[in-house]
Amino acid sequence: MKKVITYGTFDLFHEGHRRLLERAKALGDYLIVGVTTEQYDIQRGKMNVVDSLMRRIDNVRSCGYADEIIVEDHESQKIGDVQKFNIDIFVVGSDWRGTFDYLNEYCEVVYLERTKDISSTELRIERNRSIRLGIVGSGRIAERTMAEVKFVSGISVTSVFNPRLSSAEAFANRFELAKAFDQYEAFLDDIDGVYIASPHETHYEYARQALLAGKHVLCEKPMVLRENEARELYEMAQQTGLVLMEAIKTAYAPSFLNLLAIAKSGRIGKIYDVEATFTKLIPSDPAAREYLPFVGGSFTELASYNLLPILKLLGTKYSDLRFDSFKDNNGVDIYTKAYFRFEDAIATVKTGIGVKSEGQLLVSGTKGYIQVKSPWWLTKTFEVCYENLDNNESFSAPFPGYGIRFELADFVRNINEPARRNYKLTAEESITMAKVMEQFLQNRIGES
Ligand code: C2G
Repeated sequence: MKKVITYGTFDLFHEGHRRLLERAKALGDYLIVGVTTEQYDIQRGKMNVVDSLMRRIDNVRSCGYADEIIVEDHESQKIGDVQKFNIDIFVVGSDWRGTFDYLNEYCEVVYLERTKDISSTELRIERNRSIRLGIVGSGRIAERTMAEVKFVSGISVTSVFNPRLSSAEAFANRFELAKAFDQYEAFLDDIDGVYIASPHETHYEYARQALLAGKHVLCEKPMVLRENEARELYEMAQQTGLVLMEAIKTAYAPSFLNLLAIAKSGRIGKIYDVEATFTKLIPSDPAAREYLPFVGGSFTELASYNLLPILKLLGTKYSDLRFDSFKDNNGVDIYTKAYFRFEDAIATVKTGIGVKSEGQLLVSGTKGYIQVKSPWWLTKTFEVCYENLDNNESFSAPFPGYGIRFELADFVRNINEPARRNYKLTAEESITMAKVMEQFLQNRIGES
């Protein structure tokens, strides 16, 4: 008798799950299905799981392919199960290709092609509706989003848009997406939301058209480079009841949220200074996005992260803002320092693509300071330090993978629960970021 095993969360049971189990069963005579516990899903960084373990087990059982159902509750269980149950074939969807090759030592490992579009299913009922996400752009961020989206329940990427069809098609093939488009309107037609991961200057138009078409928008940072554009987009979203979020991943990450809570609790006293640095050396190349005249440079590329703790901790009402930059021959800043003055606090942003510095965040108060060492924007651990070193404290929380799953999870929750929307980065903060970008770019034009 040939024994097959597969594992999964099987949340909001859908056609993709059913087809996976059907094909897994067909590979042998006896199918064992491992369903993950809530605890294990939290541990492996899976977010937004809706159904209880009992309900997920019931759904797997009622589809009729499983001969036996077991519970998966820890990382190293798979090897043990394969040995214990004398398994011949381990099966999982192709979104995990490569991950479970280590089991080859114990049994055959088969990756079955994932179901590309789970929306057209007779099992689809309103409660089980998975958000169909389309990705705009097919570069590095889009790739990272694909790696992260499988960790968020209730959303799946169904299509990609790129004005160059060949790029869109290559991306769709690589990530097994149902559709690739070079026509934006057609792309918007059969999705619920977009993730805009295209070059900065294209964000506004793509976001505007998506909102006009009634689609939710998650937009890479900097969302836009002009205050009035940001204001217009947020007004459109509000009037139409759509979700619009700027994708600054740090804003949604547990450890950074913890840091904000501690800073605001008064633990380090009154905050007088926030200093945030992000540098990333990028080789000078006039064709590279980061070196494009006008929209390129270190500030537009990196400052969104640094602005986040400043606006979160000191508010959006700064009274003065000045910039100092070093520029290349095309007027593109390779290093910038921005000085903020608030009524009773100051802040500094440092960004560099041609100058390297320690990428730390330092929040100074009357009783102590908070320090996050480089790379602070991927906050995992931070220290709260006092005059008396013996009192210093350390805090940490996970920042799994690329960290994009947190913003995706919030996007899903905000779409699904309109009455309880919670924007970790508010419209006002995001609009202020666009205002700062605009001031920076105007300043740069004024100087050159
Ligand atoms: N799947 C699929 N097509 C989809 C969605 C999911 O074929 N459109 C497959 C997945 O690849 C997986 C199974 O359905 O094989 C269950 O998917 P999930 O419930 O999302 O579980 P997952 O997080 O993939 O668990 O130990 C757990 C496993 O490692 C995988």
